[in-house]
Amino acid sequence: MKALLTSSFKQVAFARLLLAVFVLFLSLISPSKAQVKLIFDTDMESDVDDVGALAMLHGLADKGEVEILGTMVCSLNPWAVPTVDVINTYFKKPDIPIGAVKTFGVYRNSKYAKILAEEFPHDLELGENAPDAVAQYRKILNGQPDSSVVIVTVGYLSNLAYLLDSRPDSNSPLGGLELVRKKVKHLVCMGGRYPYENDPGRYGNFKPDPAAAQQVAQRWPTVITFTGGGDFANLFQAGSRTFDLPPQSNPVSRAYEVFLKTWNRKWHHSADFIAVYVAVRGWEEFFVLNKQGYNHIFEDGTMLWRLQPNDPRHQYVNDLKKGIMPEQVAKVFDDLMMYSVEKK
Ligand SMILES: [Ca+2]
Repeated sequence: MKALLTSSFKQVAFARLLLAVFVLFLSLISPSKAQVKLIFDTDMESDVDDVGALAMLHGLADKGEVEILGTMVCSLNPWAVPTVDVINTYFKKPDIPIGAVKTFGVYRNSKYAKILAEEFPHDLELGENAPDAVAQYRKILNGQPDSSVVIVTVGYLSNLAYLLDSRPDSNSPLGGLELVRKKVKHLVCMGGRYPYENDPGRYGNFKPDPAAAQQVAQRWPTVITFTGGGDFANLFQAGSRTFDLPPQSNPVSRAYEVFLKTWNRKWHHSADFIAVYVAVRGWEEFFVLNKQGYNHIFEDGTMLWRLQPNDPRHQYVNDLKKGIMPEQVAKVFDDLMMYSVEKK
């Protein structure tokens, strides 16, 4: 009897071992999506979609899909840095590194940045006192595995151009171009209109610092996915749910209230949301990717997508996949942007 019990115990133990090996095997072959390691670069002043896009990024982080390695500011508006700090602090990540452009840069006014900085908790003071974005980029990139970092820029390209030109320092023995080539996987860049709208001069993140935009388009050593604004970004109206909450209760609602007064579809677009979404979840779910051609940026910051010659680094997203409705995409943006706001 004892021998029988021992033998059945051994069989059970063996079956358990087999099951454990099988589960381990399944976990190894099933594609569990790796967390995206991401640096966000924003102007955080003129338009309010930067607030929505950063809120959405925090929603994605709280769902475990992305690790926010840094939040960089490419505007000289001194209230932009404290506003980013306000938002990171509100989403319980007050210590995400923040850097700001230090030398030549763009200054644009903001309706909401000073108000947010005055009304909500944070510890970084005006932009002049923030760390240098280039040093922050270099430090963060140096500490990450090779080809692992996704950068998304929803502002001017000043910081990224300075990064390319940066010299070896205590943060990394590599020059900027080599450091980016080694550590960056992908750049997603919101700016321009694709393939080309009739008046290329009217809009865009390229115009305020056109030399930086040209530098990055020409020299950046990884794939760049450009995402368009204009008519495309106007398709997706995210942000209405910020008006369901009292503006004093959170900085996202407050920024939208200051900027839009009331919810008015005509006055809002989601250009920066598109870029952040593509950076974290990819283009495949909703969008069409166009790979043929290159982004020709002129000296005045206007641009033209040219079909020849092909540049394998340049691609753009500016169309919805067949069967995808804009409202469906806007709802996903809204859900993500409010994910952590409404939980509080
Ligand atoms: Ca922006």
